[in-house]
Amino acid sequence: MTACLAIDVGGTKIAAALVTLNGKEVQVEKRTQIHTPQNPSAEALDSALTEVMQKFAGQFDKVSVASTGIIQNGILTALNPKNLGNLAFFPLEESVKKHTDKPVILLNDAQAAGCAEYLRNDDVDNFAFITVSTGVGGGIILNRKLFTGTNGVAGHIGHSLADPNGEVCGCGRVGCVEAVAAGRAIARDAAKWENPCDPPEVFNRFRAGDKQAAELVDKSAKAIAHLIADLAINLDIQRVAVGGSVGLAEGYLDRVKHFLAEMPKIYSPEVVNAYYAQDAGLIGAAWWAEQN
Ligand code: ADP
Ligand code: BMX
Ligand code: ZN
Repeated sequence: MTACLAIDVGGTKIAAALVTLNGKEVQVEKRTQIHTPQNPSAEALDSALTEVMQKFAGQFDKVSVASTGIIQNGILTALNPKNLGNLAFFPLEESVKKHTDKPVILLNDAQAAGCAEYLRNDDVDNFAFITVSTGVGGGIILNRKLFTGTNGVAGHIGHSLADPNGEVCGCGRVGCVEAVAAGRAIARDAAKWENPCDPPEVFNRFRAGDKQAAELVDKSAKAIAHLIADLAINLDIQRVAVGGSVGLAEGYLDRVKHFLAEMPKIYSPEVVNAYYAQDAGLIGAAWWAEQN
């Protein structure tokens, strides 16, 4: 048995599957998904992970968790605790190890997804993955290697500046990309409308030609376009893959490309949708476990 139990902990959902890799051949089996607890108790997240681990008991020979938050020395520290039901700190490795004596590997969710997407984009040396989901996360590949930084912080590009006069981000900084562009930011803005709705409905209205919805989608897409331009000019990123439920929503990437096209060409790397879509974090987690 060589299956890896891959778990992807996001701010909205926890996905899990048995992932087998054979070179670039990828198999994702028995995928399952539950809601991420929206409260600050470590017990709630611990119980959710228990539920997932029990479902797959006896079916894997290692566990790899790709999780939202800064992942360092087995600990999850939320840069933006609001994305995790106000949970700021969680002993992730300890929580998983309670249920298995097999090896446990951890990585940030967007860093993991970046590794998976790079399997499909390794004709370039410098590559980035951006998730536009509950938050905005990133996985940066420099000189063909995932760059995590000394403290695992590298790639937290959702907390780059979008607007110095913008909203206060859950991380405490004012005007982060995440506070402008993420699913939660879209939800916050659309909740204030005369006819309020959630992000999937914002996108339905946008696709139906609603002006208010189109402006909100564009506010997000423009911030992501500028983030991509910053990556190109800071790091010589040659291609960017965009994922997450907002990033993958039909029509979104075209708006990002529209705003990039307004900039000088040097700011505009190739931009594609994430090939592995909702499975990128799971596949990247399994790949990382194989490499480490
Ligand atoms: P996670 O952050 O847990 O990885 P997702 O990638 O699914 O999860 O992102 C969740 C965010 O995406 C939420 O803010 C949600 O409202 C939004 N969202 C979910 N489905 C859609 C959709 N079809 N279109 C646009 N936004 C969506
Ligand atoms: C936040 C941050 C990142 C994460 C990104 C996307 C927290 C809890 N998370 O910027 O670590 O990669 O969100 O996360 O501070 P997702 O939940 O949207 O997938
Ligand atoms: Zn921030």
